[in-house]
Amino acid sequence: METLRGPTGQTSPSVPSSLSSAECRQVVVAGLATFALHVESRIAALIGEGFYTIGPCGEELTAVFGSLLKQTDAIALHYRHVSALISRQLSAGRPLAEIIRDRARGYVCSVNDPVTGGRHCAIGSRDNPNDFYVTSTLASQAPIAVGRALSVSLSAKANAEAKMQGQLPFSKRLGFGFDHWGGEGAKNPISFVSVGDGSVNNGMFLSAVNMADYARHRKIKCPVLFAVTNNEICISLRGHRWLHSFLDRHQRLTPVFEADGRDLFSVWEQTEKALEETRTSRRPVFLHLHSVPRRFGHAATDRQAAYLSAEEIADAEASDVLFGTIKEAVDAGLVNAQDIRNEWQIIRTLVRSAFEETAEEPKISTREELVASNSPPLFVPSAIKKGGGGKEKRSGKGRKDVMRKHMGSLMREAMRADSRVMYLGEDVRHGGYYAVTEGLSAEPDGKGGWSHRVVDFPPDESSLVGAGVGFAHAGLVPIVEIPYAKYLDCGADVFFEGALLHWCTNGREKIGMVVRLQGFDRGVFGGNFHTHNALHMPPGVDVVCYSNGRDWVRGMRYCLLQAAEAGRLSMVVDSTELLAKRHLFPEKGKDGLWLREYPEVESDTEKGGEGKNEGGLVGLYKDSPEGLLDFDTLMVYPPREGVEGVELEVIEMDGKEESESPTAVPGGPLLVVTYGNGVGTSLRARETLEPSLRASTFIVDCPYVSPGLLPSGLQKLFPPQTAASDGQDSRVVTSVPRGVVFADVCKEGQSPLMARVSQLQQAGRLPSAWTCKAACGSYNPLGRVVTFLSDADVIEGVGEVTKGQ
Ligand SMILES: Cc1ncc(C[n+]2csc(CCOP(=O)(O)OP(=O)(O)O)c2C)c(N)n1
Repeated sequence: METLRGPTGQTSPSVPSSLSSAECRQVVVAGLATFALHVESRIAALIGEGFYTIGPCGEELTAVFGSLLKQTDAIALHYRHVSALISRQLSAGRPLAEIIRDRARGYVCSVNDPVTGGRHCAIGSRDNPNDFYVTSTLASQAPIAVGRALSVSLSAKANAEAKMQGQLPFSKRLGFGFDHWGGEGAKNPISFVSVGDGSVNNGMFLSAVNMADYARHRKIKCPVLFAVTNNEICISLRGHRWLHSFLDRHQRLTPVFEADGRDLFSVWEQTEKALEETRTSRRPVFLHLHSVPRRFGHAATDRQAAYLSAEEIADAEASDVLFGTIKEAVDAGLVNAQDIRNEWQIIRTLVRSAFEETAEEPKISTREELVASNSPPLFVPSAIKKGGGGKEKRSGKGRKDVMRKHMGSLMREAMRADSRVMYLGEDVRHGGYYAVTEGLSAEPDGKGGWSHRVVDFPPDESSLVGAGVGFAHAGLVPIVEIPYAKYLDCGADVFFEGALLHWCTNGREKIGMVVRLQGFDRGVFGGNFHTHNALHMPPGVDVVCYSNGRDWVRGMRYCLLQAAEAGRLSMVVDSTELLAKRHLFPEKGKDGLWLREYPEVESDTEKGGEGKNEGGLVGLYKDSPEGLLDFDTLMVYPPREGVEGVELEVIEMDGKEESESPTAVPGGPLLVVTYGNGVGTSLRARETLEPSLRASTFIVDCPYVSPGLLPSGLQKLFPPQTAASDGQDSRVVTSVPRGVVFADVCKEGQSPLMARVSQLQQAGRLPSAWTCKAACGSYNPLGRVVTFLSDADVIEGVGEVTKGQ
C-alpha cells in the first residue's frame, strides 16, 4: 500500500522548488492582513462596532491553499481560514485594500459586505462563483463539497448534451458571470473543503468522508480534498491526538498528506502534492496541517483561563506562525526583512482605516429586505405573465391513470426535454418506492441510457441531500427523492443549509433543486418511522403537497421551472395513500374518481417549429398555462348533488376563470381548506353532511403550504371583510363564508394551515367562525390510521363552525 505521509512533525529541509519569491511574499502578505484584521476585529467589538471575533490566529499559513488552488476549483473554507481566501483573491488580481475593506465589512456587519450583505461575518466572495459560502454550523459544508466533486463529470456530460440540443450553457442560464463550477473553462477542477480538527467528529463530516470513500470504492470520480487544520482544541475540549488516530485508520482508504502547520515550506510542499494527487487521481484525499497553535483563544468572549493553564496560554501566544514564517523566508532569501516591515505598516494602516470607514456604513434595518432575500424571485412563464388563454394554450388531455404512473411519465418528459434534470435517491434505479421511477434509468432507448442520470445513493440522507445541493451548484437540476418523510430528519442539517444559502449570500448562491419527499400521511406501512405527519418548512423553500396525479404533474413542472430558471428550492410532498388511489368511495364500488387525465403539453419540435428546442424545460412548458399549476392557484371542488361515479369538476381560483358564473349559496358558503390527501378525506366527509350543509360546502385544495407566501388564490377566496360586504373582489364565492374548517393532514402543533389562519386573521380576512382540525398530536402506530386526519374530524369541524347558526 502506498504511504504518502511523512513522520509527524517533519518539516521540509529546503525551499520547495515551486515556491518563488513572489509567491512567498503573497503568503506573508495574506497572513499579515489576516492577523491585522483579527486584532482590529477585537478592538471593534470592544467599542461596540464589531460583532465577530473568532480568531484566525495560528492558521495564517492556510494562505498557501489560496495560492495553490486554481480559480476554477471550488472552495468551502473553515471559518478560521481567512488567509486562504485573501491569498486566493490576491492571486485573482484583486487589490489588497479592497480585500481588506470587504472583510472589515463582514466584521462590522455592513450592508456592503459582498459575502452576506450584512447578515453574518463569513468567508466567501462576490467575484468568483467557485468560492462557496460556509455557515457557522460545523462541517455542514462537507457533504455539499462532496456533492460538487461528484457532479463534475456529470455536469460536463449534461452540458455537452445541452449544447448538442442547441441550449444555452448552464452558467448563462442562472445569470452567473463566470464559468460556473465544473463548467466550460475548468480543466480537471477539484472540490476543496476545509475544517478544524474538532469538526471532524461531526456527523456531517463523517457522512461526507464516507460518501467520498464509497465513491472511491465504487470507482466513481470524486475529486475532493479534505483539508484539516489541527490545533488540538475544540473551543475548550482538548484534541487528545484523536485526529491522528482518525487519519491513521483512514489512510487505508484515502491518501493522507501531512505538514507542520507552522512551517511554510512543509505546508507548501504537502499542499502541492495533495492537490496534484486529487487533480490527477480524481479521488478523495486528506491534507492534515498539524501543530497549529491557537493564539488568543477561540474568540474574544472565550474564557481561556477557565480551561488552560497560564503556561499553556503563554506558550500559544509565543508560538507566532507569522514570525517564524517571515524568519524562514528571510533566511532563505525569498523576501527582504525591510520590505516586509514596510508592508506591515501599510497593512496596519489599511486595516484601521477600513474599519473606521466601514463601521459608518449602513446596517440591515428592515425585516422586509431579509424576507425578500429568502429565495430568488419566481420565474414567471410567459403564458402565465400574459394571463393565459389564447393561442398559447397547448395542453391536451392524455391517458387516465393513477398518480404514481403520471409521476413516472412526468419524470420521463422532463428528463427528455432537459439534459440537466437528474434523479437522485435510494433504490430509485430499479423503480423506487411504489414503482414511481420504474423503467426510468433504462430510458431514453430502453437500454440504460439514463443510468448516469437516475442515481442510487447509500441510505445516508446527509450525503444524498448534499449531493443535490452540490449538483445544483454545478448547474444541474436535481430531483432528490427522500424515500420516507421521517428520513429527511437525518439529512435535515444539509437541507436547512440549502434553504438558507440564498438568504445568507444576499442572493448570490442559488439552489435550483426539487426535493421529492415521499410518504407523507396515511402511509400505514412503517408507522411513525416512515410517515410522521410533520414537515420541515424553513424560509427559502417552497413546500407543496398535491392531491391527485394531474395536479402533481402540473405542479411538479412548475417547481422544475423554478429550479431551472430561477434557482429556487422546492419540496414536493407526496401522500403514500394517493399514489395508487383509484376510487374515492371504494366501499360503494369502483367509482374511478381519483384517476386523472395526464395533462399533455406539446414540445417545440412536436409543434412543428424549427426543430430547435429553445431551452429544455422552459421551451417545453413556458407557453402552456394549462399544463402548469403555480403556487398561487387553488383548486376548488364546488358542492354537487353526490359525487358518486362523476368526475369531480374543478374550478381554478387563480383569476383566469373570471368568466365562471359565481355560485350563489344562500346563507353563505362553508369552506373546508385543505391539501394533499386531506382533499379526498374532506370530499368523503362532505358526502355524509346533511343536505343543506352539503349543498353549501366548498372543498378548497391549497397545495402551497409554506408559510412565507399567502397564495393569491386564498386572498381572493378570503377578501378583506369590509371589501367583501361591498361585493368587491369575489370570484366563486359571492358572500363572506359563514364558516371555515382548516383540515390539516399534518399533526397538531405543526400544522401549516394554522399559519394560514394567523395570516388571514392579521389581514382582517378571516370570518369569525373557523376551526382547525389537524392530525393527532402524537406518533403513528404501525398498521393503524387512528392518528391521521379522518372524515369524522372534518365533520366535527363543520359541526363546530355551524353550531348555533
Ligand atoms: C454543529 C455545531 N456544533 C457546535 C458548534 C459550536 N462550535 C463553534 S466553533 C467550535 C469549535 C470547533 O473546533 P474545530 O473544528 O477544531 O475548529 P477550530 O479549533 O479551528 O475553531 C464549536 C464546537 C457549532 N458551531 N456547530
